[in-house]
Amino acid sequence: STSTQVKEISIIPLPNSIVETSSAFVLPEKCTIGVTDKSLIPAADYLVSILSKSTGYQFSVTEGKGDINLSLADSGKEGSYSFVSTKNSVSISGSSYAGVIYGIETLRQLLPSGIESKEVVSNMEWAIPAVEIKDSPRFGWRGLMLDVSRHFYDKDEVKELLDLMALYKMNKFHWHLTDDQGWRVEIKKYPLLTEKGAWRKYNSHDKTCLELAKKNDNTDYLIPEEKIRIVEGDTLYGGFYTQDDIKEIVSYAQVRGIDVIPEIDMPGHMLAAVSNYDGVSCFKTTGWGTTFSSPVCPGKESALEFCKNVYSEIIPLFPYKYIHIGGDEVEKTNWKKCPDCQKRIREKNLKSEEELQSWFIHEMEAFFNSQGKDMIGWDEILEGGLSKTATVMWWRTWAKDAPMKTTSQGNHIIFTPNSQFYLDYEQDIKSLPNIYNYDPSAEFEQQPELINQVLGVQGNIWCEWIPSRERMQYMAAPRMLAIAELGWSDPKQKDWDGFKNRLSDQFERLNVMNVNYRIPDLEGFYKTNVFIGEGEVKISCMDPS
Ligand code: NAG
Repeated sequence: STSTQVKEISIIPLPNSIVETSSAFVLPEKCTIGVTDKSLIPAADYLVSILSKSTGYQFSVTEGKGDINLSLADSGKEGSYSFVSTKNSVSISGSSYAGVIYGIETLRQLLPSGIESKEVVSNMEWAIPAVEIKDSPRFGWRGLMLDVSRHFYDKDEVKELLDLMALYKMNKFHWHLTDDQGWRVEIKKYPLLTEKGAWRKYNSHDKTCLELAKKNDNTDYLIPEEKIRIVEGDTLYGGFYTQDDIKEIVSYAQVRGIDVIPEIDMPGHMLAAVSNYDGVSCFKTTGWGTTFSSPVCPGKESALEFCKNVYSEIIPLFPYKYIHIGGDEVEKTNWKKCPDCQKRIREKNLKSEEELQSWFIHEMEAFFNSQGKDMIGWDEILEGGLSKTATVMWWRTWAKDAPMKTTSQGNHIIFTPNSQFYLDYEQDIKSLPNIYNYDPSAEFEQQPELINQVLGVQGNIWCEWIPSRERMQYMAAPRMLAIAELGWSDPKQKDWDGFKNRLSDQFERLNVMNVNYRIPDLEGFYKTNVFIGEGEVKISCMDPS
């Protein structure tokens, strides 16, 4: 095997331990993938889908021994896997289905970047070094949130993002499905939510985007034509997912080891709902309003029923533990004026509108629990009292006491502080190191053991000013790679320079995948077709010379 060229090992997120031995595994032209368990067949098929397009080789999946073997180990931390490659075979053993997927992603990154090509790359020897890798994630939650309300992303665009998440072993896709600017999921009981609520006139965000497109001569700020409709002379923007679309995405994610967490944001950010149905808001509204964060009315039974009916259709579509209620930024002016809200406050002995918000959240949480689900909410759900089982998603960096407050009550928390993890914010020289060097345990100096209540980290892609797939990818990558590594790798092995080097290798891969990532403003990075990083010429394997 001495003449076999192997790629330098360069994996994001950095595995816990890698031991290199001296030979190489070369993918055979007729390659068998062996599984020890029927439940791993979707993982094997997924592996075939990764390997077959670029190699053009023949693959078969079999129960029993193969050239590449997938198996389940009896023990190990959730998500852990071991990876052993020799001259003759590759063995991936995961503590769970997801662990096997992570081993597959490691195999993928050990192969030359050309493996990502959608067309056959000829005259290639597809080789990986012989290694032994032992690996497991630091946190169980390595998430990404996509806001499909402010601007809509269709099924293929969402799948592309899921592919990218899978490549970096991210495992929670938080789908922000509704907001003031658009309702994106079919609810059979309330058809107007999508018939009307999924289509809006151009708003101020769209106008800003148009201006940015002109000013920067950048078409990534333009709304794709297929998301525009002319109805009765009005230019409408939007789109939505049918329940079948949702099922399709959920199973696409499931194959890749990704859980999907839906969010129907309430009681605030409900303009798309309250403008289309009566009895949901405090006062009658006439069509699309203009107010920010139009809340539902927690004083009216009809509003509560509406919210529960919506979630009754949502819950069966997502076979996972968590439901995200939202709960952020509730504008409470109407609640102060609304007789029904004030009546509820009196009857339930609540002290304020804040407590009314938490009463509403607890009502919904009890409903989720009755359906066997646990609730996540933005950190505003801390105000007015947290129930025992709620998980807090901390976003307001300025609400500094949220991590201690949440965890010292015994509740779980997910970190998405906006100063580091908001991927809609512009990128500069600091944004990557700010994520990479972020230390979640620094929030718990007085009680270090509370770090155990942290489920993990997540990047949020809010899309007010992100109207296209290209712009979305540009904002997400490379920051999501830093989030993936922060969430996965052992903090003792943190190495910023090492990360930067590995990042440059990933850019080569992302080039092949046609991902519109952003070149960071860091020394050694600049845009070129043949990628050059850190002063060293890296010839893409797509262009051997
Ligand atoms: C917050 C809002 C969100 C908005 C984003 C923009 C949360 C939980 N709420 O104001 O609707 O899109 O910032 O960065 O983030």
